[in-house]
Amino acid sequence: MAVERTLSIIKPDAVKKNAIGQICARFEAAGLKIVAMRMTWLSRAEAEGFYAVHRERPFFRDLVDFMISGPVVVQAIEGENAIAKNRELMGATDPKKAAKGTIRADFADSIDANAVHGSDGADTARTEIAYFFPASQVYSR
Ligand code: IDP
Ligand code: MG
Repeated sequence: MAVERTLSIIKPDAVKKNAIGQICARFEAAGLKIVAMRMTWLSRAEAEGFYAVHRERPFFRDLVDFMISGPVVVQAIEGENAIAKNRELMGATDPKKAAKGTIRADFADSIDANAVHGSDGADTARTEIAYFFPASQVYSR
């Protein structure tokens, strides 16, 4: 298995719940390393750009409104099979369908306010990490 990097976002709902540390702890307990991290309040343009792939979806406007409703934590995480491992830790998009013990089952309230984002593949991971972090600010160790 290859060492991969993936982009994680702790969304405004989880930041408001004071769950940043608990979510980071799950990554670390699973053997993933946080190699870049920053708190930021996305502008509408930044959120629209990040979710550009969903531009035509009916929920796009609500998604962007939600993502700019408060500060978020953007982070790059690294480890063996990090992309799939993070998706497993996150659980299904709809927290009602998320497996027990996953981040979304434990911290998310709805499909809109679902606590975390995680890249869904190698190409998106690369693009999404570069969207927030220059290569010089990602610290493998
Ligand atoms: P993912 O975050 O699990 O990868 P995506 O399908 O990539 O899910 O959707 C991006 C985000 O858009 C979701 O995390 C969720 O916040 C929102 N979203 C997805 N589907 C719906 C929907 O049917 N209604 C409302 N919001 C949705
Ligand atoms: Mg997605």
